[in-house]
Amino acid sequence: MATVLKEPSRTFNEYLLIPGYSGMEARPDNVSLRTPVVKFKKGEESALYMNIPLTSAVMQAVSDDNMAVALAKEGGISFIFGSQPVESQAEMVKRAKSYKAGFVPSDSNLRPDATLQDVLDLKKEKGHSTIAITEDGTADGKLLGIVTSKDYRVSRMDPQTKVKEFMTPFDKMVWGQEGITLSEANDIIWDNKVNQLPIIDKKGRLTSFVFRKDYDSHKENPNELLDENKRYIVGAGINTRDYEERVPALLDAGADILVIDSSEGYSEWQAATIKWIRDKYGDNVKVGAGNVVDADGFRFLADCGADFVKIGIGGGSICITREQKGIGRGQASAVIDVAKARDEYFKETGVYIPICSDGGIVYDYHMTLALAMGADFIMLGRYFARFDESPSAKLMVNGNYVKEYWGEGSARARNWQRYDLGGDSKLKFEEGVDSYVPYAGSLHDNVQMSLGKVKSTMCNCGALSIPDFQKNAKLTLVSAVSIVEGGAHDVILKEVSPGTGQR
Ligand code: MZP
Repeated sequence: MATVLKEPSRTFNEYLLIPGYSGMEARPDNVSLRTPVVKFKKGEESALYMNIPLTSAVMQAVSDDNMAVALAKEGGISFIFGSQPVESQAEMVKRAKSYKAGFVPSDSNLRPDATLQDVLDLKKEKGHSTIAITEDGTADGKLLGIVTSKDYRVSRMDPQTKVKEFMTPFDKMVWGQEGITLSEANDIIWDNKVNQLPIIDKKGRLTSFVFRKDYDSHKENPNELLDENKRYIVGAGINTRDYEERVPALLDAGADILVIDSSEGYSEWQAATIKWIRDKYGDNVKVGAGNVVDADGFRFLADCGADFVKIGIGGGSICITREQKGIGRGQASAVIDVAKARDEYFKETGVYIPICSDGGIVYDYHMTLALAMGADFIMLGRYFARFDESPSAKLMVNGNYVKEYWGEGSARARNWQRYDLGGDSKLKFEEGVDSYVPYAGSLHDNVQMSLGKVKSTMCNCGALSIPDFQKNAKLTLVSAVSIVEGGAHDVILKEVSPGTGQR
């Protein structure tokens, strides 16, 4: 008969941390959340660290180039979704890699024969008052002039007045040449008392704008994650089907790290994918693998040469794999088991393979628990899907703003490669749902708040770094009855509780 594990399969909700001694130095400001992303030998450094232990899920509704830039600014990594054609995924990677902090592509552009009414309409639509006037009305057309609110008076002018009659023409404008640094651009802005500086290439085509407010990105984002050329670090998802085509295209586009995106990673398909990468690129190309939920799965991927291993089957908020197929494991049990295997592997081989807890984070404290249980970093889908920076639509439903969020195993995503076990190239049944999540505002504000809580709890446990926390944290299982005690109870709440959302 089958082997039956003695321990039940447990979720994060079933655990709590017990405080440890905290000295006066245990202050959130002193906590470092720096964490290794790829494997390293004892006594050596990892080739890649993140400044915060968060990555965004390899999902259509979560990780595009916009999310990649926003998360790298905070110090984490996005894995741009792979369930799209190779060319469009590579294009997203390229866009994120070529993003230069402070150099913003122009989102409001008109031709010189547009009218004042067009200017007013565009301003209303985009919410920006700087409009580039280019020959063909595109963001990278030949720059002919600029319109800001200083150039027109709505009360005195006919709305049909042509833009070319009131724009500031090119020969009266201040501009910068492509290639200048942000600090040089800012000097021009300050010397000329302008609010924005258009940047043009050698042929006079617009490439971007620098705005006065963006004058020091690094001061605003002290944790930003940059490569040696000061470009943001960007990840990308691959699958076990078309890697021979996809991997070279993603690397050409500048991807810094790859991950095999699969619902179940304890398979020969993953071994073949990693082997192909190692044969072609050696250890230079960094690739994570997964997902697994136990020591056997970890050991297999470690022996295959994975740079990190991702944990989680069936715990994602949009995932119905456990209902559909009866397979998976509670995320807490999975992380604890794999973390043990990772530590044993380290003792045995002297190679430390970081592990990533993927999916199932509902409350911020679940992040803290995942780290305490041994995860080096965390992957989140639902969490990031709620923010302005995610690619999905923001809608008003029943009087509340929501964002769309759908699983990679849903019919909408059509990501059959993630679930493929050979046979026809199609999704045979759904393992994910299409849903809404409450809209939550900007990524920056939310990440700061969530990590503020993580740091605060780490201080309660006397830990100033993730390795320290992993080593010294004490966890306890909670009883069903004591869970009630954890929320506000036996009082009449005036408002929805910020912790649990319960009234
Ligand atoms: P969550 O953060 O929304 O709880 O979970 C996100 C994770 O769920 C993803 O990183 C991925 O591993 C997994 N996922 C994505 N799509 C599906 C599905 O359609 C899924 N079943 O399980």
